[in-house]
Amino acid sequence: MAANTDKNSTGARLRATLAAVAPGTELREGLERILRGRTGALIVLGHDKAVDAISTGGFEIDVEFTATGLRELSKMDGAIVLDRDATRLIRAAVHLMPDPSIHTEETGTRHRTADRVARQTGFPVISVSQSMHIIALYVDDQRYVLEDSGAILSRANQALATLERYKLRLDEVSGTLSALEIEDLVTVRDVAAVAQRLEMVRRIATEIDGYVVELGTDGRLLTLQLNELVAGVAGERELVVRDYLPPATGRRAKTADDVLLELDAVSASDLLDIAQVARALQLGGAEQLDAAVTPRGYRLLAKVPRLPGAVIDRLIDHFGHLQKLLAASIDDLQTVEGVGENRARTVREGLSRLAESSILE
Ligand code: 3AT
Ligand code: 3AT
Ligand code: MN
Repeated sequence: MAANTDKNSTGARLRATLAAVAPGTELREGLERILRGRTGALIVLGHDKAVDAISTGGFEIDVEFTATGLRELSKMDGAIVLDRDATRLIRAAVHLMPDPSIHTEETGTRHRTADRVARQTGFPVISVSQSMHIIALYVDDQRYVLEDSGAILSRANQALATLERYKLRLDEVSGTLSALEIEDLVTVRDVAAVAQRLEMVRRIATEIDGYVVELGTDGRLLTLQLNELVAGVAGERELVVRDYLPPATGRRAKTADDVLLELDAVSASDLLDIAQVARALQLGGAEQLDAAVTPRGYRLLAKVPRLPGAVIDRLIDHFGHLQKLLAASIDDLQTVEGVGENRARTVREGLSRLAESSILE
């Protein structure tokens, strides 16, 4: 595997490596044993010709990976080579000789070696520092020091409290949008407010997701709390975009996926500006905020129970926007392919129930 310093894939590889060393894994157990034993270690997470080429000395062992085995082998001088999934101990007491011209800002032979081997082979390298008593991961050109679960959990819980506040506000603006949609009184500002809150919730949830990966089994409760808070948020974000996507005109028309990517790309500070969010939604900037817009109905139809996505698509293709759907009789609804009398009734009653429950205060 060649060294790859592409930003995104480095992020993904770092995340995968964090998962591989998370609490609850046999590898982490081994690393903790090394720390407790007050020895150090240098561990290469992967084995191929490139690794062989820079390895000298040591012992070929190729035995099943165990935490205790890792700890015992780390008592010897030199590095330990594992396979990519940390299921086998391939070689121990290896002297690694990476290209000395590879840049590193680390000090100490162990950490300089770890950094260079990671950059040269593309495999993650783990160092356990005997003098500093820390575990560090080297992935491509990144160095990441593992923290204990307590510290990560306290940051995760702070983020979770923020997420809860954001979610409450999202539910408020989302409820308001539903009511305005039923009354046909929506402005760009109302749509942008919901998209803004959805995006804020999504971002903080992504941050918490990172903590979940790093916490491994110590993060189980966090996972449950996170999932409960963000259930449906990703779907809702797409539905809002599809509801208000300007009709395709010309070759440069944006698709819903384009708009979702634009929302992703709004900077943290621009996200606080409702006009910037409106712009990402392709609904114009500040001067357009009070302009009236009308939804197709994806988001509200998704709230009708037992209605398949394909049927929703056909209903919207047929009626064009939500107001027509709200005005449609059971007979009108049945003219759509795949909508029999029962389903027409489900839609009719579902929409009426939504209309009743979302009357504006
Ligand atoms: P540390 O975690 O390194 O403190 P350990 O349990 O891994 O301890 P070691 O393999 O480092 O133990 O062994 C340390 C010494 O203990 C080596 C040997 O002199 C003595 N020792 C260990 N087991 C036995 C045994 N069964 N009989 C006699 N001496 C033993
Ligand atoms: P500590 O923070 O003290 O653990 P260090 O970077 O100061 O690490 P040292 O020079 O004290 O490193 O070396 C500690 C051990 O690291 C010695 C050896 O077991 C291992 N080590 C250092 N360089 C290599 C290498 N090129 N290949 C294999 N093992 C190495
Ligand atoms: Mn040292």
